[in-house]
Amino acid sequence: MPRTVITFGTFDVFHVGHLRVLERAAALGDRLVVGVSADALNERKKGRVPVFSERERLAIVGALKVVDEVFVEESLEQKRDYILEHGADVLVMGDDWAGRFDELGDVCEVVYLERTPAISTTAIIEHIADL
Ligand code: C2G
Repeated sequence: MPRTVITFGTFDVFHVGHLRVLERAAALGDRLVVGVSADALNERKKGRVPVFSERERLAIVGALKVVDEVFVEESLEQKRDYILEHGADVLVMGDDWAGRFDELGDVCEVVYLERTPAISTTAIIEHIADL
């Protein structure tokens, strides 16, 4: 049976930290499925609309060679449903979420990966704004 890995994120202003986490997630199994968070979810949770729309972010993440499938993550609370729907064996999250999804350990393995230091969408936006 192929081992399916699932991960989630906004992936706005796609950068090398995003690429690295997806590469490391893909290496944990045979198939990588990515939930790209909806524009409405970002607005609700972070109080800001992403620079790139969910359609654009889905297209970018879905075009990567390490990614097999993308879908829109409508709500943070639906992770259990998404895991079951996609038959995921492993949930990968960045360690900024460490401990947050441990209760899903009854349906799949839960792995938190270290974030790539010194890069973030917010820092890139601020850098460009200062140019
Ligand atoms: N990431 C990373 N290193 C960075 C920046 C981000 O490894 N320097 C990882 C994050 O840990 C995450 C992924 O890249 O695994 C996507 O990051 P974000 O777009 O910031 O995702 P976020 O908005 O935290 O996800 O269910 C989660 C939601 O979709 C929100």
